[in-house]
Amino acid sequence: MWRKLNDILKEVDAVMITSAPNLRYFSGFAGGEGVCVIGSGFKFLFVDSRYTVAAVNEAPDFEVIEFRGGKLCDEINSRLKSRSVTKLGFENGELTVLEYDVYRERLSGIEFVGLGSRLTELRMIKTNAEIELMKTAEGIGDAAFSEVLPMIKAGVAECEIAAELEYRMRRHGADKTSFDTIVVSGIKSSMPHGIPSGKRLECGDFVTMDFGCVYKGYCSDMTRTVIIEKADEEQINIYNTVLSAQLKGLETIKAGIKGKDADRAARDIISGAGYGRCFGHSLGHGVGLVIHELPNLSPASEITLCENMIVTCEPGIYVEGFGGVRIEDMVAVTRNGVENLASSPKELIICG
Ligand SMILES: [Mn+2]
Repeated sequence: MWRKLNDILKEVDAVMITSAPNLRYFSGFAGGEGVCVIGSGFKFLFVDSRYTVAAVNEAPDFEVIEFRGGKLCDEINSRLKSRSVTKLGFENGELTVLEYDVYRERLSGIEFVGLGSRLTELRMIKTNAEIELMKTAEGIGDAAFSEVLPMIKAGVAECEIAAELEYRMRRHGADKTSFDTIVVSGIKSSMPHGIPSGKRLECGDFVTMDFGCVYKGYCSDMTRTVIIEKADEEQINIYNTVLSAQLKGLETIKAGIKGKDADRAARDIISGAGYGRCFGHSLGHGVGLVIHELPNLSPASEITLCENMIVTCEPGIYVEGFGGVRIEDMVAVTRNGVENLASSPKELIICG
């Protein structure tokens, strides 16, 4: 990571980091609010008094500067001047137009260079320590799912299942959920990102549960679809098609292929079964400090997968007015394939 950051530091005198995940990644400071400035031979972390103690503890390599009442830019300015910084890389995808205007006005004599996603790209390949945290995070999801499974039956509301999943993830050590839990049933399961409601599960409903947690800063993500009491022929066909596509995706993902190649392999199975138009989203996405990060496994993704990237594999079929199925695992890319971090069963489970 530092070697690649050094490549960026050949093009600019320093980089200014303002987004919470990159602050955490590059400094260790987990508070979320602050600014860090890194150059060759200096690392500054600017926080307000709410975070000073945490910042000193969590970012031992950084000189922590506490700023008071509106003095952030003055503090940054004087450090930039003392280090003769004139060219400053910054996260142009993360600042509001107003914030950018303020920095430009108050950091005098500085040329701002937008870094696009270059800092975020450095997060794509995980360290072993990061992979271990994400294994734990995904394992927490597995544990919650196995505990909630016996509660899934006709008469129970979607929001009750969502609440149980979230509560159990917390009980197993999660910091919080990694995104708003999705539990959708019956016709509503045709909405990939539908919101859990008071709707009660009924006989013959698909129930799609997409959930994850944050453990020590790192996200997990998984989806399982079950059915209440009985499945008809079309439901079984849809389920098995999604499962075949998911397994094909897992079989295809490995170091050296492009994101779009994995997407294509899984998508061909769904298209071949006549449901191509019912799979509108990408096969998967990277996961890390943020629930959706690079690399994408989309039809357009030219990113070459590398060992120790973490991605999801989550094809789905959504038939409007009928229902939908999605099955998702989070996996670590290896030289020859994947290490699946999820262990929940994937054959069609008939509940109730
Ligand atoms: Mn996902």
